[in-house]
Amino acid sequence: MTGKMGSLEMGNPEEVPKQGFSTYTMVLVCVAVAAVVGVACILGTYYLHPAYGNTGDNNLIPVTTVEPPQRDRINCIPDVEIDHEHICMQRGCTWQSTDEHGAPFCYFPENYGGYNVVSEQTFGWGLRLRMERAASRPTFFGDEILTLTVDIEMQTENRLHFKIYDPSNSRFEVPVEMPTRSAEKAENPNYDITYTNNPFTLKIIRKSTGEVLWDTSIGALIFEDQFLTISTRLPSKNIYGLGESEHHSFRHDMNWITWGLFSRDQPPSYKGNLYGVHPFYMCVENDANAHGVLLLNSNAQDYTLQPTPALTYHTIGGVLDFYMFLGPNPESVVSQYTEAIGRPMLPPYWSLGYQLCRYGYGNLSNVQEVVESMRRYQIPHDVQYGDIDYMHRQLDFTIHPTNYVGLGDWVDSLKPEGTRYIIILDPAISANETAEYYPTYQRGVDNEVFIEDENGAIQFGKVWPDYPDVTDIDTSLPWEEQVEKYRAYAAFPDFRKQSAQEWWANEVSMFHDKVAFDGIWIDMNEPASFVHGSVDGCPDNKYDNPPFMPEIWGPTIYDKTICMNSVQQVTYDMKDIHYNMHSLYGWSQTEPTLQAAENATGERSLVISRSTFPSSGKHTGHWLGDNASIWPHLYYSIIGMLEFNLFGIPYIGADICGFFDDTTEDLCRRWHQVGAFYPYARNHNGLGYMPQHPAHFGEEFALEVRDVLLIRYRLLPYLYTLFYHAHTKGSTVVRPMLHEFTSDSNTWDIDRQFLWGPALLISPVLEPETTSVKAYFPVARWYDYYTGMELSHDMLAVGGGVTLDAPLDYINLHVRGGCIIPTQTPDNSTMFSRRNEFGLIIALDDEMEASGDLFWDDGDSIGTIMNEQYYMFHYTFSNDMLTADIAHSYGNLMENLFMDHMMIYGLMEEPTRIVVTDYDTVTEISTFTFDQETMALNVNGINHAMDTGFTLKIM
Ligand code: MIG
Repeated sequence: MTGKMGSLEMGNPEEVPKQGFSTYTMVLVCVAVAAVVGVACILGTYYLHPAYGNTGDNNLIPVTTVEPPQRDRINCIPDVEIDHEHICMQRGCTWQSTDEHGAPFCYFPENYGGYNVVSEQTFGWGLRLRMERAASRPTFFGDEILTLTVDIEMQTENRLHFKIYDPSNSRFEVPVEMPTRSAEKAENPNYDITYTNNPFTLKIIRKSTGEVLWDTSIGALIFEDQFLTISTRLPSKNIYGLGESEHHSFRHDMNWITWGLFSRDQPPSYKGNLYGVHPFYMCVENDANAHGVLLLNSNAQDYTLQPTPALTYHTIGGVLDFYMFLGPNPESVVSQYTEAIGRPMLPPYWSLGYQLCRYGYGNLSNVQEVVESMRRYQIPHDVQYGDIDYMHRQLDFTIHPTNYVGLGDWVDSLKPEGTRYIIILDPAISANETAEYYPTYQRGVDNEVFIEDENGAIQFGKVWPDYPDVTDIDTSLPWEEQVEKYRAYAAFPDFRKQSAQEWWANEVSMFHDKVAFDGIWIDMNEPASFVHGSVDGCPDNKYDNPPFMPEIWGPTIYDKTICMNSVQQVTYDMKDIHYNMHSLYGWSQTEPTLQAAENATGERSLVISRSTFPSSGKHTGHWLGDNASIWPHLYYSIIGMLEFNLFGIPYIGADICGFFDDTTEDLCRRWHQVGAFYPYARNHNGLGYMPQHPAHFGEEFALEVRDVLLIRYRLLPYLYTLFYHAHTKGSTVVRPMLHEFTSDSNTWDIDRQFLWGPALLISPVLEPETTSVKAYFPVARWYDYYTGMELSHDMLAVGGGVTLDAPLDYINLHVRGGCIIPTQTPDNSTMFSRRNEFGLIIALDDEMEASGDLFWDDGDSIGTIMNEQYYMFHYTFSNDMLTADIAHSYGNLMENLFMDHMMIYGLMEEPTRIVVTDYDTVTEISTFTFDQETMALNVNGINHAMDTGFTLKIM
């Protein structure tokens, strides 16, 4: 429905709302029916703003969409919890009750608009509009920006950038490097852009289908210094992404929900704004095309989804800076998104192994015992962690003098066994120690690395540890009082300062001389503080007390963090307030930390950051934070993992077995089954909870965990290859089924199953005491991973999914026909598994064909792709022949590595001969078996050197 379908013209809609009116006119409301001639009138009367009905009785009939349907209402008083009629009136909005649960009483009348276009200019790169604020618009919170510029850059065929900003005063803009405007616009873009002048509204249309992807003719455009809002209609209700939040379904609930975004030390909780900020969504249109939209804005914000379907943004600073990616499919949307923000890093190979952590091992011998138990049961173990208890009194760059004596030597002794070590570092640096004892702080002061308050003094919050002289802690006191009494002052490095980056790198490198860690886990970088604002609170100012608070948690905006008016470096010659930089703090710490780690280790390293922002994936992975040992959090971890793949941070996982609370054996077993398929597979536990490392539950459990981890290790060459594609092309690593079977709308809300790349489907059990799982299989040939048995077509024909057996120690895995998965014989760590034989799982499609690839480098050097120090293998199967092509080679990287075995699934009959040909050498392979029941062929003993291509022919 559009606003002008009938004979009633609305006059000058931009002048309609007046302040302070209180009378209404009753009219008969008619609703235009799309694609039907004329309008349908709804019985009954509705109250309307006088300006809509005051053109005289004769003009009233037939009336068009004077009144938006209730589900189209955009809330005009997002700042007031309860209904507040007079504020509504003051804002020139409509007040009317509703019978749609969740719809606002107070909403913008149609064509409320906000700004009128006064001039337009075309440039090589696109279009520039100048707009003026409609004079009659009431103020919301003050400091209205009277003139705005809209730049619409047609950057590429599939990428559109549109930015609404204040041309006369430069406002804060996010310092993430984005594609710059080129002189030429895209020649043949896949989108059309239309707009209206009075008021300004923008439409973005997918050319090929006519689908309207964006349409801001709903709600209002308001641009005040500390309140910016814009709304758009959405082409469908299939919206994914936008975080970081604990979502209870991957596809968004569109039923009037508002989500806040602002970095916060907030364990996953429904509706809470969590650690990172990702204002990016993907939308699957009803015809299965897909597009994505980024709002590049770091200020405290929220967004509302409603059933129209429509989306409303509110942010309290910066500019309205949007990027749209036209796809047209989910994978290309993510690829175009990461092309713009930066591709995810290639993690070191060892970081794909299993990792073990807990908060509060207590001392080194406890850690050693746990590691020993991993050896005893031969459970793969690539990484051991040190949480803050390895430190002396939780001070960065120190070692606990009694509990962790000998840490450095022990870490050295782990390496030949194939286990690496990652340390935690918190950003906050304690300020109450003596300079001799804790020179890190003093060096920071000397180099002016810390964030300062508005007067140029170091801003102090409180994190760890206690004051140096505190010996007795009265834990019966309320937390706030304990913090006040015992906790020391802490300063926050400003990682955007060159001096801070150098200081940090130096501290990291000096500490590496003591403990040769391999990666760095950066926590508490929202940044988190145990006091609100500084140790003295925050001065009264408009940033610490903004007139509008988005739906973020906490009574103040500086809750659990530093003051909003503290000062930070943005670029080398520009400073700005924390108010704008807050959600970028973790982002700003990430690249310097990776550089510091690689500088210290001399190898490709790994950073795991709790707080992230668009483009963080270039330098870091992420874990989903302090989840709890409860079944729903196992399920939500899949949603979080899928979302971070959309956000360009595919190195993602949740704490296996849960962080808070005691886990249970059943949960921890199932969690390991899911966790074995997290790209980032770490078992991590909170302080004081019962142990949950694999050996804790006894031998049977330990061996079950070992078995599922061995599956992971067997598949690591495939996982690593997926990371190569993510890094080079921006594809996802873990992906929802809808990315591969977009045209099957049954997949659009599936979030209890997920895929590794295109080929491997994981269908875990997510409920207690359950030994079956309902799984959906889109049209394809699917093979049981363990046996190669094809799922029968009869089974697949059953609509709504198949119920599969899932004994307690078993996870359902299926391989998709058409795919070839590279494998390697697993081992206790990647150091050993990387030396083992390779294999292939070849799953045939209906054409009896399949393809796949393998990326291989040394796994821990920096820049192997840029320096071309890698192998790339392409595998194709057709006409009963597997061809192994080497698309890229490098030196003797593959020396002593062999292709040993292949499983071929989906053959029609038993082969009689198998022949391998390498140039002119022909070898007959006699070591194969064929299972008549599963029709799976298992070829062994191929023993072909990896560094030459070959064919394998089945006859
Ligand atoms: O206040 O370092 O999310 O993984 O174990 C807790 C201790 C601080 C929070 C992290 C968690 C970590 C814990 N940290």
